[in-house]
Amino acid sequence: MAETVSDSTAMAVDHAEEKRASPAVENGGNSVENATGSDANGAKKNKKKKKKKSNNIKNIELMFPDLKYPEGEWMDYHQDHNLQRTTDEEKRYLARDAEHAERWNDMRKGSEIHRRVRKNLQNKLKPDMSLTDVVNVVENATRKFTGVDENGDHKDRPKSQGVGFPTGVSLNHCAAHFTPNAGDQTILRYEDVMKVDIGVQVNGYIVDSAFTVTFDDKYDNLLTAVKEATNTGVRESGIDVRLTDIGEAIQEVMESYEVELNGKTYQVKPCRNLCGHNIAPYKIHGGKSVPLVKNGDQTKMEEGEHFAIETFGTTGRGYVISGGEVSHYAKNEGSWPTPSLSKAKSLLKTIDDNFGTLPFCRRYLDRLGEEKYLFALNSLVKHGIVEEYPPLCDIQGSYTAQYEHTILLHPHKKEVVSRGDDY
Ligand SMILES: [Co+2]
Repeated sequence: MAETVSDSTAMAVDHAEEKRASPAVENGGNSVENATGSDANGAKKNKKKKKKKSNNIKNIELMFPDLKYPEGEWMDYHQDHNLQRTTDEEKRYLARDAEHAERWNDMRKGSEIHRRVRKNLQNKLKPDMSLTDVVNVVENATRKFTGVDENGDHKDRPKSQGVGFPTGVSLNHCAAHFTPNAGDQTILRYEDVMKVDIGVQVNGYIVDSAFTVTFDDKYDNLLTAVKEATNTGVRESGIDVRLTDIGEAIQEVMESYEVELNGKTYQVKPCRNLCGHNIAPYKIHGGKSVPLVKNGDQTKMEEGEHFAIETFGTTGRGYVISGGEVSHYAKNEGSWPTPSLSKAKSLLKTIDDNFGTLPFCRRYLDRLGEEKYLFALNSLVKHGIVEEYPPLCDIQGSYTAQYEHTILLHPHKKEVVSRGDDY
């Protein structure tokens, strides 16, 4: 999920092109192409694989009997202040890290579920699917992997694990915070650029990771720009690193790309009022913002923090505004007076019991059996108890792309916990 900044103090920076990172990783759309490959053997193999995959959607605990989940990608801190460390220091780092072993394992469980959920989706995606079907594929798989099935496991502890936030399926000029409400008829088309933003939470620890899906290869440079920008943000992140410096590096890489669409060349721009963010238990936006541009923020990342590094690139103006029907909401932290409206009071209880401060959408209220709740929900928003997060869009006719990873700042190294072989 993206975070917005109300006012941008961003200044354009113009620097020499930075040396590009590791070879490009594949985008989410590629597996779709593979699955429809013309090679007969390949098609057969894929079919077999697909079948195996969907049979494998079950409580992930059954697949990891020791309940220890795979580690993510380890990366040395770019600015390695620890290069000269002694064996004793190394031991102290590891001891400090071990204090959070359960938390790291929860994050790794959420990440393993995330990788499987998105792989399953990538195998199923094709043009003419409805966006409602897309989000159902994601959310039903997430619920099964976390042990929440139709029979309502975790009924006694509904917030213990499951969907971390509404699945974003924002199209084209819309960058973030779109998920269908009931009755939405939107269809994914061949020419669309779809940002798939998926959240999985385990004991309130949220894995927040997103990719972009296209069927038409004319958008490839846009996707590569954003993927490289996000990987740059990941590479620059570290303990004691200033947030503005990460933004500056992201911007430099993003703006070094051009994309040609329908005979016109666009320099890829970062969406300057969207940000990455740190994540707190049950709170998707923990208070620190990782800008996509140099913004002067001297705040530093700290040991033990957990960040969503996300970047958005666009062929538009590089500034999003809210618009369209709201689907995303989250309860604000704090204690609130009991709403006087009885429907608002009961709705707030449903929210408290099932989400706490985790983001939710109208579809999640529908499936809990809530009906005709819009007036009550709007009243909670009006009183500041619940925050609404409307869709965020650049100008009509533009195209936006997003990539996002969740990283853990261990004392000795960082872990790109959501990394997969797809992105
Ligand atoms: Co996010």
